[in-house]
Amino acid sequence: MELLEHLKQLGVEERLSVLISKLADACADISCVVEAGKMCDKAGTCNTFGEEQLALDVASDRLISSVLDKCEDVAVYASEELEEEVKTGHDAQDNFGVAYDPLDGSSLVNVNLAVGSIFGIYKCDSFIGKKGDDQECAMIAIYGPRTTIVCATKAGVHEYTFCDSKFNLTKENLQIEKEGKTFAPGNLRACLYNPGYRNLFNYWLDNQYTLRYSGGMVPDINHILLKGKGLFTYPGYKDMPDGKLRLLYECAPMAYIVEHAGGRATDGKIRLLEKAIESLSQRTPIFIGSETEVMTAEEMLK
Ligand code: P6P
Repeated sequence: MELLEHLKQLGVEERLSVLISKLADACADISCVVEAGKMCDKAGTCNTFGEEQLALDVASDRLISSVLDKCEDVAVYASEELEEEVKTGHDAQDNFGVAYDPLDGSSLVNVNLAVGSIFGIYKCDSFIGKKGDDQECAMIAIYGPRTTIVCATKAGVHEYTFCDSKFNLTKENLQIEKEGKTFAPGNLRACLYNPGYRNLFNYWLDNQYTLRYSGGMVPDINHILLKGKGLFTYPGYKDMPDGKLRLLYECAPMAYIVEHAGGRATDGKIRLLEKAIESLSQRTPIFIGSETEVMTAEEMLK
């Protein structure tokens, strides 16, 4: 069953279903750009975080923003690759706000590893002051051996695979079990300064957890969603107490998806979906995945 038809069958609001479908089509275009692999060189520009952009980042961002600019149901969008929120001028009541990371982990394309796009969809005219709980939908696209999307709404978390120019339902109602001995430990350098993180790492080793870490947040969390277990961590450390990953563009959408699949997502203390967006560039530590595994991490970090 095709994406749009399935969303309608789930009872997802028509305008939201159409927006999701348009973003999915933009992801299909991005997968072609990624596959071509010709745009891995630097664009000669930096994003809002001072990180050098690849031509791939800029191209991916434009493929999404060009859809959003034309969509009358979208009042505002924010991209990890742009300085500020972009008001589209379509200010009708209950219009959508789309926050996105167009190509997370783009530097991995150069070494032929999977990468992805991340979307958080709200009903808003600005993201400041919103919380992850306010999202109407969160979605990731995974550009790997197959191009897939995992889309979460109040109607559950489902996977769709791109084939014959359309996204078709391939896995319904993804669920994450309470326990799962698989770990994706980001930022292990933090073990040097954070004895709690070192204790947690030793706990994983002592209990023979299976390591599954690629350096790409999207494929690493997609692994947890499809295997139905495990956890991903990226703590802060001395130089970056709030860690590296962004609340609005990466962590809040991932938290929405994982919680709707029965998992847990916190910053080590606070549920991520309750953290207010204070700035577009706000970072947060993240512990996300199987509920018991995340709670064990929280205990070890105390
Ligand atoms: P590190 C990719 O650059 C990214 O933003 C996430 O996709 C990934 O989880 C993280 O950074 C990897 O960070 O410090 O391991 O390179």
